[in-house]
Amino acid sequence: MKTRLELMKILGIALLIVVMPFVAYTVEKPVLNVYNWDDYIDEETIPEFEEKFGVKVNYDVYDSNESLLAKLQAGASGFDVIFPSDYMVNIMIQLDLLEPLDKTQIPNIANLDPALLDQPFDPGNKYSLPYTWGTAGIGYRADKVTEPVESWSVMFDPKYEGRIVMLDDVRETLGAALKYLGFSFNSTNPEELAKAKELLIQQKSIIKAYVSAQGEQMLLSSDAWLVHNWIGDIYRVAAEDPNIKYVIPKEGSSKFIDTCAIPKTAQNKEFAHQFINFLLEAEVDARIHNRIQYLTANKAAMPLLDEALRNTMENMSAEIAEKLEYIEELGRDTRLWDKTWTEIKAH
Ligand code: SPD
Repeated sequence: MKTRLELMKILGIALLIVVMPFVAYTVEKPVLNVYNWDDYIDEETIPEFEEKFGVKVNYDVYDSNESLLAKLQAGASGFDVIFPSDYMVNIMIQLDLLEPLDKTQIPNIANLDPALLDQPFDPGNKYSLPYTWGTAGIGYRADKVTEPVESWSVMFDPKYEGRIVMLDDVRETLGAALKYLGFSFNSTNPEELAKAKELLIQQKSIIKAYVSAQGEQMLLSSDAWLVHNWIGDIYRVAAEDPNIKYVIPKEGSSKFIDTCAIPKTAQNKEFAHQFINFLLEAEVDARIHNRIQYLTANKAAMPLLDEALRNTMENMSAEIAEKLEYIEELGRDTRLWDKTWTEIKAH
């Protein structure tokens, strides 16, 4: 006959045997910190990756390349995977903020469209791989703005006072003003920048806000009728409301490639590579892009895209495409741009 004490010991040991593996599993689960643009992934990818690889993913979002850079420069060392755009990859390489990719751990590179690889901002894709591409333009409500929207001029028309939203983005907004004036999106000419500054200062009295995330929701709710934004964000709300349209102004605009990269300070480089490889699986990539409505860099995913998105990719007319410019790294002239933007915002 066992004593009460012995029985309790046996029960305790049994409990430990059952509970310990769960405790150990929870405590030891590796963590992957992913920092991405807002609205840039679907709902299934993270849980699926966590389940498949036994990792806990912390997922956070940002709304501009400059805020991503500021976070990294402020010493934030927690990020394992980030999604900088073209010119920002170039800046980060120069600042030695990125880890060279170990391509042997990313076999799904084979799925990528060669046309989007080996770009001047990262020759040989040493540090980054393309995730999405697209354009900036104007999203508008065709039930409110009944004249044809073809030019940036509509964003400066006092008739739409209080209904215009511009991107809160130094490179995109100053670039759009330059383009409207007939200059390069990447001009470093002080006189041209001064003219763009004047134009944007005048525009301030008629805009509703500078917004980098959720401008599309303002369009959907009719709070704004004309929203400077990126293609996918507008396409997503256009799918909910057929009155919403997207146009690339005839004067031209910006195009971009957003990439996946690993910061030098990443704590979990092995899983960071596995995560990037997972994102590049054709099925995963197609599901993400069907949700976010940006254009994919993944050739193997294309047959799996919704027809409308596939058509957009195929139909980007050559005439418009010629007027699009990639945003470029400006070296020392970045200071002039930043100063100009600060003066506009402060006015
Ligand atoms: N909501 C996602 C926005 C992603 C836009 N990236 C484009 C950057 C171009 N400079």
